Amino acid sequence: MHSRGPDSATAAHLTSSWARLLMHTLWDAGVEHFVVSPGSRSTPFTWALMQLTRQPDGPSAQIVLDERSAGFVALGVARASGKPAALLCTSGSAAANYFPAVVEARAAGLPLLLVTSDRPTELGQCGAPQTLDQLKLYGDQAVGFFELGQAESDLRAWRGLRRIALQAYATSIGPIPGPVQLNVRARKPLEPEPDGPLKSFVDSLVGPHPQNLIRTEVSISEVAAEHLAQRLKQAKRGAIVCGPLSPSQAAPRELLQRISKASGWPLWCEATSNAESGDAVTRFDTWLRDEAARRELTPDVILQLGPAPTSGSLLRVLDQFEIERHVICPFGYQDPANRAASVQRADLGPSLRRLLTRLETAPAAELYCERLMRVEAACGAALVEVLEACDGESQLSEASAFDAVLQNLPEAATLSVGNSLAVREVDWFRRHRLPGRVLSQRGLNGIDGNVSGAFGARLAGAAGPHLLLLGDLSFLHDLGGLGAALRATQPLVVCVINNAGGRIFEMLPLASEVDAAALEPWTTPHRANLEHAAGIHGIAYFQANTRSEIKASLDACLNRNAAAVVEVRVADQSSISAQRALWRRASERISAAL
Ligand SMILES: Cc1ncc(C[n+]2csc(CCOP(=O)(O)OP(=O)(O)O)c2C)c(N)n1
Repeated sequence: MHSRGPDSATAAHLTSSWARLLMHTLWDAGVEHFVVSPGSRSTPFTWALMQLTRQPDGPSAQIVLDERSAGFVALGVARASGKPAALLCTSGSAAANYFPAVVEARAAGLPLLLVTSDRPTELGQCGAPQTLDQLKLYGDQAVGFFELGQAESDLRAWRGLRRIALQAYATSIGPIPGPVQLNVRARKPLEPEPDGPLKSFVDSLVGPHPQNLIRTEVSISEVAAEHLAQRLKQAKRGAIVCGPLSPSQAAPRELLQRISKASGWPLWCEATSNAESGDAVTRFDTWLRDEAARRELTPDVILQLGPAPTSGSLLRVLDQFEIERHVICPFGYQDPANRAASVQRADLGPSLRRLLTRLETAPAAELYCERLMRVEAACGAALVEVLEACDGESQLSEASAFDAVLQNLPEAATLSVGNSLAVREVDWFRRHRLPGRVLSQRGLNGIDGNVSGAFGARLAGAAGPHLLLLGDLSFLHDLGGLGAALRATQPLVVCVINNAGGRIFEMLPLASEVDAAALEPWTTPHRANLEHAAGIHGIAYFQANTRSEIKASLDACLNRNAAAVVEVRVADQSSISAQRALWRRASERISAAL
């Protein structure tokens, strides 16, 4: 029992102890990783957190100067672990710098806890320095907002603090997972004085997290499962299409296999789906570009798991063809084609288990699957020809670079893929097995925060090396992330495919009408020195200009317990030329395979 309550404390004790209870409660709730950006107003909270990190099995705290980067580090933690990390910043524009990570977390259905330090209420809207109206700063992008206020001497406020912090954590997890803002205020003096008369009082309030606050799984209903099973049984050509999902959001592979076997429907998996297994269809983006294959192999019913895939050719098909499509995804309303037959927001594991018991193989499925596999093999063979042709060229092609990187990744690795071409090329140009886990930032397709996100995922992710594969502009967009990555204590390889700009824009219809110079407002070619970029933080740097140099630099980096940058210099327009060659050769081979 505590002997003295908050009414006996000085102002300094009050604030320090209030902060200690808050940080301890977030830890009790389940936060294992905190990402802190420096500032004065957050001092009591930062201090309390640092004390906690010294406890046995205490949480980890990463200090990341730039809040924009810090936000993505926290998001990476959530992506890799499925659990929220907590961010802590000072007042004012600092909190506004979290916004890119907030919108990505919302779009990707990932939990995030934003602890924004604020001045006491009496300093609001009066010109006090570094003071912004932080109430509901992230608007509708946050799935929850909690105002904690400043330390109070009334005991009821302390019970309220604990409840609010637990509730904020629970809200970030679900039922709509996403970012939650917890606005916390501190009145001066901010200097720590935690071990006064309130120590035992706070100790009496902390403890294990009440289990009833944890989100339970959401499944589609029995009725919905029955209805879906009936629709699926009537289909002649069905497909289970798996879009981009983090490992904790994806359905277990073994369950997907059983569903595929029971229904006779093939799994169509993008690299980012975390759903792929041995006999999955993976080259649909390639063969759907061929008219005959489209006509012959487009499914009549699709079960879409997760968000719509990245594949442009699949999106076009969904838009143009009459396909009955049923969507199940744990977050959002995932129907960009605006013509889904049903959309359900539910977790995949329990939903598919419900469905599984009701499925039967459609008689036509076997024949359909055989043809699909022949076409897949034809595209695989076309790719090998294209890669061989690329290898005969004088300068390394982007296609060969992707092939070489994937070839040299151990199965135990985690692969993060950047947006723009990288997330597409990993599907177009891969002939090697993917590593066990693939992370992507597909919520809003942003080229921001990729390096930071990979570092966050490295912090909370599986053992084994972690490689981030991204374009040069994406890399330059997140130089702040290199400052964070410097702290990596396990292998983190930032592999930059340097094609001197944003070469995805060479796929725009506009690109065929104008010359390269007129396209520069999009491609933004640059002469940035990436070695210097790595050097500013003292991160090891390797350059690779050939397949064998890629192998040598990955060998050198994948076992180093630190971050490294590998710059792979490729011929500027080699992606678009390899794409064209692939579509052409695939078409030639598809007609024989169909
Ligand atoms: C934050 C953000 N700003 C701008 C864009 C628009 N955008 C899409 S791709 C791209 C260029 C990416 O270039 P790079 O990373 O070098 O990849 P490449 O296209 O060469 O594969 C840009 C600017 C975006 N997706 N996200």
